[in-house]
Amino acid sequence: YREDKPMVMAAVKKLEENDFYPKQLCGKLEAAANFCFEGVYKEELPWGNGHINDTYRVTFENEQGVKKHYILQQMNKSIFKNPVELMENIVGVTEFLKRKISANGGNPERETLNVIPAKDGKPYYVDSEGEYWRAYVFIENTVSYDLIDNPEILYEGGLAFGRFQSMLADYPAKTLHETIPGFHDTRERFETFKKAVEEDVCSRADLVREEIQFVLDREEIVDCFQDLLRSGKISFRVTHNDTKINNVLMDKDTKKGICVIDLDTVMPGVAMNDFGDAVRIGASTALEDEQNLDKVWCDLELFEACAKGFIEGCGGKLSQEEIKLLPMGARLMTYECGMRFLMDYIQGDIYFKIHRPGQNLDRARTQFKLVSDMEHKWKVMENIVKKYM
Ligand code: ADP
Ligand code: GN1
Ligand code: MG
Repeated sequence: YREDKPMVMAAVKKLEENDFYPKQLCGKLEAAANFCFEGVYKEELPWGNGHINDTYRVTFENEQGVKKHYILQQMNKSIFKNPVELMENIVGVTEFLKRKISANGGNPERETLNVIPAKDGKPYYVDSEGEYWRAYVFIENTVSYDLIDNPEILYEGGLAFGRFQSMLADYPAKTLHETIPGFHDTRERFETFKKAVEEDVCSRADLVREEIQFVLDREEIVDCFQDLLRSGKISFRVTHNDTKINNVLMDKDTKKGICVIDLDTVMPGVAMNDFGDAVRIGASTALEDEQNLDKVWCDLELFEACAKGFIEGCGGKLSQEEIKLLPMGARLMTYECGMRFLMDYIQGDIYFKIHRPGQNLDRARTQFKLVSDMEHKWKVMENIVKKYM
């Protein structure tokens, strides 16, 4: 399919009429034809392991036969209710980062996401089914990890997320739209969780009473950061809010942290949560959906590497109070994420993508195992971060 729109549209129509390809494929082709990609469409592959958006690597070939990759993503409209505002945030943040990276002598094509506009100049494309698509420069020769066992690599992840926060320290926070209201409002999430358990729309609550109790038993922690914000002991910063370790691309050869991606939730937030969410997967000894819980714990060497990287990356911008609270960020984000997975299981897997039945429950269980393990190791974790105060 060549990139001129009428031809692709005709092809899409024909495919639909013959019911030859699933609609999803048509959407992809239509979207691919409507971004400013160079050359002729060759192929697309599903890409990465994100739980939210549908991500593809598309390949185009120019007249000289040179192939170029792009990231093409269908945004999750049921989660991000306002994709236009969302893209406004992403354009604002990436343009700001590009200026900073250039000023520091870095490579702005590689060290931040670069939005590729649609042919009508907008930073997104709406297909004939009303789905929203966006495109990014594909950052070549990088890898993103779902599991890390090497502290040096996790140090790089922490460093990248810390730097990201530090670079955005003077970003005009008021211009950011709240893409998911109350995203890390753990109190609100706790109340929503209790309601979901009461409603029990799929009659699954009885299957997971122990896990539900685990969440309820820890109500005391849900307000901790909100209380500190209210008392003025900590302040909001512009944060990433989804610092899962596979949201940083590392160089394939050097394993250095290259680019922080997945900017859908960049909003005012709490510094410790960005650290905590990175530890949640980064310092875990097993995959997020591991079924054998004996394999799952929080590795303290990895925890320290992540803390060292994050604190260094923040470049002196974290207060002593914030550094002291880093273990709490890890515990709270892991708890909150486990609660979200469990709620999604109870509600019938409507939020996070799953690839097998029970996967959200397995994910919840690993998170709770990690929380318990952190609780056992609490004093050591506190002493680790004190070294960096
Ligand atoms: P989700 O919101 O579903 O997590 P992401 O934006 O994180 O989606 O993208 C999913 C995966 O695609 C990432 O974990 C990464 O592996 C890969 N990816 C995303 N953007 C790029 C890019 N610009 N270059 C290379 N790989 C990318
Ligand atoms: C989602 O998009 P992804 O896969 O990087 C989720 C995070 C969760 C994470 C759990 C917008 O992150 O909040 O912590 O899954 N993102 C959103 O793995 O809800
Ligand atoms: Mg992601």
